[in-house]
Amino acid sequence: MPDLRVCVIGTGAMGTDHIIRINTRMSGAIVTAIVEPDTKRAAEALKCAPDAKQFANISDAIASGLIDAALVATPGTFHEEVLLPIIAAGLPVLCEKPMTPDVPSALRVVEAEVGGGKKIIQVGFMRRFDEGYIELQKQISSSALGELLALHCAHRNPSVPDWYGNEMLIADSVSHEIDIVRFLTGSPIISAEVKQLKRNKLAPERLNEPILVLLETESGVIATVEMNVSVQFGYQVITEAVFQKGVSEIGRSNGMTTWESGRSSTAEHISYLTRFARAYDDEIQSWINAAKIGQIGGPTAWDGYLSVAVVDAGLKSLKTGERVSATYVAKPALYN
Ligand code: ISE
Repeated sequence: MPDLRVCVIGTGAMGTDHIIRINTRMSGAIVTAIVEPDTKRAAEALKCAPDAKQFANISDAIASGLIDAALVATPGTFHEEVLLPIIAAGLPVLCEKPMTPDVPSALRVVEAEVGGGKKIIQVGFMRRFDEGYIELQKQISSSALGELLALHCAHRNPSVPDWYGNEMLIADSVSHEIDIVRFLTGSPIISAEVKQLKRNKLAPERLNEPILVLLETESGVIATVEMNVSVQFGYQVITEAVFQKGVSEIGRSNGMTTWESGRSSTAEHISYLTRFARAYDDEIQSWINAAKIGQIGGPTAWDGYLSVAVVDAGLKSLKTGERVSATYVAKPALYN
């Protein structure tokens, strides 16, 4: 089967990471096009994809006949305008999370996909491909330790870029836990409640964090999420599951431990790009394999919408500190 010819839209850190991944570590695909308005960024990206052609917009890339699939890695606010022409062309697409910034736009994307009658959008919730989360999900569904009672999640970033605003704590960062809690429990999230923890004075002034987010599932599990983007020391995503008969934890660093001068120290990640490198690889390879046979290989646009709906509740709670219920529209038959 010929290589899947991929167009990467948006070549910031994530888009460039995906270009390198596809061209050097994945099998069965090659980056043949990029869409990036920033000329400096585009030039950098093209160094990693020498065979690719640069286009001003996605419609031109589609019209060129040079692409079979698209990978959307622009900021979330641009996802809808990029996704709609891709859906209209019927091309398989991997769209980074969050699928869109709000519920109406998420529903428009879902509606467009449903109109085409086929699932073609895979949403980039790469944690579903992380070994630890997969193992934990199996343990939860096996009931080996009895019923799952609670989840404690810590999501810590050393720092965040200048364009990261306060609402991104929920929309960009906690959106991962919003998806993974449903993946782990198999139960929809019914509410979100945000509490401000004591503010870290090292956080940029525009950010009021760390925060504690409580996500409650229909099955009665409460997940606590410490969302912290100014921890300075490194990048850490840890999840502890409390069962009737035991406790499990995933995500501690498995980096090298060194004993020296009466101390031991273990290497820690400083970026999600390395912490989840393997998960990203497995996610993108799964997408490529599925796209080549006209399928998707991971979370759907419906999963994308469900997460945006909880983000919406979380954003409301971020303003008031009150518990806000998550509400959903009926699921289209395409996603059954
Ligand atoms: C970033 O966009 C990600 O997706 C990372 O996984 C997350 O840890 C980080 O907080 C987000 O800003």
